[in-house]
Amino acid sequence: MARVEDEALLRGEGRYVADISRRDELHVVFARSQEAHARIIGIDSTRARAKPGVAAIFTAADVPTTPMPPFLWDIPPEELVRSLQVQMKHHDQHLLATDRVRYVGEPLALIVARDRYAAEDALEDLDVEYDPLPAVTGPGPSSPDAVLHDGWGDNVGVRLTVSKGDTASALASAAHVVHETFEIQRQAGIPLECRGAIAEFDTLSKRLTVWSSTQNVHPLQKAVAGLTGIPVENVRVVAPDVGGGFGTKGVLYPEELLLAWAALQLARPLKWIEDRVEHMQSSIHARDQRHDILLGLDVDGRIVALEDHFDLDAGAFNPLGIVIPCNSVSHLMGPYRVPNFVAEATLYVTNKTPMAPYRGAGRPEAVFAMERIIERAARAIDLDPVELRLRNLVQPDEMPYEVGIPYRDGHPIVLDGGDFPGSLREAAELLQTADHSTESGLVEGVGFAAYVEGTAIGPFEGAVVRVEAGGRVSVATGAASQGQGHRTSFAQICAESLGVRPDQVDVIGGDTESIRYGWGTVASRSAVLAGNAVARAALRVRQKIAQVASDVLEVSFEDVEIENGMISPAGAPEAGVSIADLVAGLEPGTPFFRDLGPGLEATEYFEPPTVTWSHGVHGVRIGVDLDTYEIHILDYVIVHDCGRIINPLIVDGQIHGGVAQGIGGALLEEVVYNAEGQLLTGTFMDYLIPTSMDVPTMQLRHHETPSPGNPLGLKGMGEGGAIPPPAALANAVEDALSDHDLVIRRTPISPSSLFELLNQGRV
Ligand code: MCN
Repeated sequence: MARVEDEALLRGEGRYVADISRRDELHVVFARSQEAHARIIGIDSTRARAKPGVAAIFTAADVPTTPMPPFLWDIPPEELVRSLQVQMKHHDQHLLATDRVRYVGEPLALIVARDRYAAEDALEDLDVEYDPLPAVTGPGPSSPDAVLHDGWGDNVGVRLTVSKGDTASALASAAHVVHETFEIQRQAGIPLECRGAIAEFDTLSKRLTVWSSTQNVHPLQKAVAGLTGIPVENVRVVAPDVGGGFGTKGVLYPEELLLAWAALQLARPLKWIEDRVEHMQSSIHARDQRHDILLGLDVDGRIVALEDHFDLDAGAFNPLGIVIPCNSVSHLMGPYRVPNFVAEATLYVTNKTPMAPYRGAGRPEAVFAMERIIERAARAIDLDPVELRLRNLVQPDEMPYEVGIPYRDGHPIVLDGGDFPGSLREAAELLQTADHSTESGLVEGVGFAAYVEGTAIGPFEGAVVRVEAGGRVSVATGAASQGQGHRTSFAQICAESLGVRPDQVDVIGGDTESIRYGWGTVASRSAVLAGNAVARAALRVRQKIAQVASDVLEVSFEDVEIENGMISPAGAPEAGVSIADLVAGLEPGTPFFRDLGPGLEATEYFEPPTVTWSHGVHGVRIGVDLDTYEIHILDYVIVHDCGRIINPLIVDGQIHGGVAQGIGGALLEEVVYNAEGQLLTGTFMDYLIPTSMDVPTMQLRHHETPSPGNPLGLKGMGEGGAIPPPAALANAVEDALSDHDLVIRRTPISPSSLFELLNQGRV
């Protein structure tokens, strides 16, 4: 089924936050720190206030001093904290910087004016005096005056350790031990639409409405209510069309809270639309990990132990606590049998933009470290890398496979099905072998990377399914789409469970008014959580239909058939009634209403026991141009398994998009700061993203091993495509250049980095 949302979007008829205007609205810009680390001596807004059209200027002295509230998973489960020996320091992040700034782009003041021009003009006249402090631009020890948060003593925000077995002894007695360091650079999610919000307080009804490009309307509703003191039921948060999020819009930011608070103070609608430079400076960044990893093998090439110590550079604040270090740790062993394992993660705060999940959220980093060390091990023992993987992959008959460490929801990790070796073999068969002849002017190489992905984390998501008066069906969920095609896939689920056509179903996501509780779209969770809630609610509605229809049609409950919105006795479609007629018989004043209650509507919430595991293998053939050091992708294959598939077209599109971002991370994208903590990659002139010229046609194969963890058998997949490309591409480049004995230790593998690697000591 084609995506129902596309026609309007392609015609330019989408309605994004920037397209919404409210009567009497004022426009907001944020003054942001231009220093990476400094004490604020003072902010003088006298000149700025005098500018024409300025309505108000708020600094930290004017706004609530309450720190940013918790959001999503920033408080980890108790038992996890104990079992991972988590040491986590707490910090307060204020809505506006109070006495100190900690990164370039940190919000300092809110300028409200009659239009954006007036606000931007006033911004130029805001006088901020700083007393610079030493900037911390990377993990590691720092001098006392460079400690970011008061009372911390150092800049270590989180330390955690996960282990099983006896890794030290296993490594000591291993036949081969390979040791390497790998680094995955700082990146940004780069949604097409930057962030933005509008807040409007209605003085008559005392209701506050916020339109935001957020991925999580309900958590934002709660945070706005908490800050403003308005009862949560009087706060409505709506995410209209959203042009991509990728995790970037899945955290709580000060800007939208401040907008809501200021709209209340001024009793005027306020609008803020982030521009791209602002986005690069102050929307979250991601990745930025350094791994020091050892792999031990026995004489037959079987893994005996894995040890990894890694650092994360979190930027100035750590909004999601242990989420990313935990994700990396949980995905390090991947689809492999690893009897002895230890991983230690250390998260540092630095004077950079805060880090949070971006498509993959700790998994691409783990897969890069693991798949690269496997590749190095294969070379060290002179074994085909595919063969080495095959010797170590968990076999289908070992499923469900207990990995032996906990997931970040506190439950043990259990890989719940899939044919890992089958996927690798198929990918290897699909990928054309490298042509080492160099006749084409390119040196060719192939690389593979395998991954597993814990998807669909709880706690819950819900759905309201209702048959409207005219017979159309509406579905509301707490999941909010940023491009994932929920309107299509949830319509399909509802249609199948209820017995209507998908085109009879209208899906509403991202509006707190349409469903009471919700969590949102992050962590590849919507298909499983919202999807199963939709199915359950639709089935309950179906039951009521059958109950009423068995009376109306004078057949038994079991003999009621519902198909394409028509309800009929089994085998006699001509004797049917429409769903619209049936719902009319449930209005107040009808006999059925008195017996069965009004209308056809059900609300259900789905709480999964724990995550469910997708997996896949990517294979790539590349050619390196030894004149320009460019890498050309010649062939790209993907074999993956996300359980039962709702919509193959959407799943293909999700994978294509993910791979495009993975290629960006492998070859092009990097957020770069200088030694003073100034951002050097503030525009697309410097931050390179892949274009259609860089993204190849892909061969895609789906396997469908139903998940045992939910009635529909689904596993999530929205992130999977982005996870293995950096590892697969690095492996391929190393294969192409195997004569040169080089090790790709970091991404992006840019032409200049390859040039340096190939000409070490010669330039
Ligand atoms: N699907 C399916 N069959 C399955 C699993 C999923 O047909 N077995 C469909 C779903 O119904 C949904 C889509 O595939 O339409 C993605 O589903 P899911 O894996 O549940 O992921 P979410 O919907 O929760 O989306 C979140 C995920 C994440 S975490 C990031 S980051 C990401 C991604 O989705 N951001 C995206 N894909 C994105 N795609 C777009 N266009 N924009 C983003 O911001």
